[in-house]
Amino acid sequence: MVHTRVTDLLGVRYPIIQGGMQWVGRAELASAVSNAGGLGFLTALTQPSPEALREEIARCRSMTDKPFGVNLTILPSTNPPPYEAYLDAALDSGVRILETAGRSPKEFIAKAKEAGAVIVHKCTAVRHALSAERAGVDAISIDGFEAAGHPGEDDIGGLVLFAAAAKAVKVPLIASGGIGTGQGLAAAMMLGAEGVNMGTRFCATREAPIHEDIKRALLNASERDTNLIFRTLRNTGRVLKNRISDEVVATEMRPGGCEFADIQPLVAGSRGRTALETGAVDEGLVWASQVIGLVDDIPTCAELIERMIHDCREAMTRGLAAFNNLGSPRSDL
Ligand code: FMN
Repeated sequence: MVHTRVTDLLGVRYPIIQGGMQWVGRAELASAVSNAGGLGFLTALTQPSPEALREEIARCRSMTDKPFGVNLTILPSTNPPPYEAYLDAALDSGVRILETAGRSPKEFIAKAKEAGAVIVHKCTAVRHALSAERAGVDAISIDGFEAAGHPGEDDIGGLVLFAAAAKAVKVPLIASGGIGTGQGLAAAMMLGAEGVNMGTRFCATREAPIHEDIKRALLNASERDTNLIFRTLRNTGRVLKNRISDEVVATEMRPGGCEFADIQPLVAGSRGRTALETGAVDEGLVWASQVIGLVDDIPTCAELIERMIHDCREAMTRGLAAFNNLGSPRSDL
């Protein structure tokens, strides 16, 4: 058991959260993380309809008696999904932890609060964190530039961003992006976070509902093997370097740049989903962060979480011993 404001707020044993992940945040993974003492999130928009989300929540509940949450990603779209109906599906089904991301959850806060739900808002900048805090969210999850998904346009790595956010916000802070080890958890806590959120590391676990070849691709990649796409459209995304993402970057870089329509066939969500399901690594976008450089195995979620807690304690103890002049210096440095 670890005790922070984040574990108190979420009712979990360990301050380790599995963030929303399109096509990956299904009951198999969310329940495994929650059963292991962390907090799993189902991803609402992975389900084709609010009704399907209700069924997925019921399925997850049949797999764990621990708390889990629902991620609602609110993205700019010409044909937006029925966000409020997804929210209703989560709340009516008894889900009491929400992760919001993409843009301000302002319009949903009153309804969520009325139902007694806790809102963790995930964002990429201190100014957005402060605005969400003013709007009434209960915790902030902040994504550093290392993160998979949309790390924003400010390019601030976790080392500075977590500390800057911890200094600024009063609600509990969750560090996200580039975390996949106990040492990373220790570092985030030392910078003022009270928990961590992970995406990519949980993709490389036994329970992640994606093809083994994708997990192996993450395992074999180094920290240099991600691409930043949509930079020129000011909607940066970090993905695994592969044939498709290389082509997107090349198209964006050509003289005169490109319109979204030029790359749309390459980046279609359905292609990414097919890649994850069939293991055809080069056939679609595979969202992944720089933490792939730290992925050395494909453990169960329970093995990963227990190891992180163990390694975090050890890293903190070693650090303290060095400051107290009790430890022996590392011989390999
Ligand atoms: N974040 C969201 O808020 N909504 C999503 O739909 C979403 N999809 C993701 C899909 C994948 C495959 C991955 C790896 C991440 C996704 N993310 C999404 C971001 C994660 O929730 C998390 O913020 C991010 O992965 C943290 O960085 P890390 O990968 O270094 O742990």
